[in-house]
Amino acid sequence: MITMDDIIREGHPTLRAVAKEVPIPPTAEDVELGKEMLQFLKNSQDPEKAEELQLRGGVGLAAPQLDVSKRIIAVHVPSVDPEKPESGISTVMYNPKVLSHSVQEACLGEGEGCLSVDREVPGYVVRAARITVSYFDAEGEKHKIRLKNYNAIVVQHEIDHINGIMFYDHIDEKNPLQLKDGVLVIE
Ligand code: FHF
Ligand code: ZN
Repeated sequence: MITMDDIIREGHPTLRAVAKEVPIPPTAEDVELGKEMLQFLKNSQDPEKAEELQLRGGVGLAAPQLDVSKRIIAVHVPSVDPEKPESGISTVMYNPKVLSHSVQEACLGEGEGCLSVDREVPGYVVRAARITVSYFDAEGEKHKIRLKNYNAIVVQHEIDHINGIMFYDHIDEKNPLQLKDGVLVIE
């Protein structure tokens, strides 16, 4: 079981490395790792398990955060509206790739945080509002999906991790809370 002790923190060189692609279909070991990553996110969002295991709530996790430099990410964003299951996303992606992105930009109104960053970093993290992503699943099947708004932001944060990029790299250090016109603010 993955706990907070397994997560490396900023300053660790693995967080700045470009992670390696994994073989497709994924090996049994990589399938197991993906399952564990998704389970961590579920546990972290379960108030009882989070309290018991002292987990910080997370919606995404990338293998490099576990000091595993492989292109594997997990995302678990429960749908808020039962009428719209596509408003959430819960999956493990092997070798995910952003194929295209919108010109329209978006950011979270609250800014972003990271399980590998134990401090508040104020500032807007401007990303693409919509992305088309390809990835392979645990069975080696290829998928191509379009994501928007919050789901798109989370997946971009995770894909950044496998490229050695941290969320605060995107913050304008001179004017962290100044937004250009036209950026969609997700509340
Ligand atoms: C999080 N937590 O998941 C943040 C951090 C935008 O690489 O967003 O570092 F638990 C992955 C509902 C709403 C339930 C929000 C991507 C953020 C990715 C994890 N928590 C939440 C929730 C949250 C990071 N990460 C603040 C820990
Ligand atoms: Zn992160």
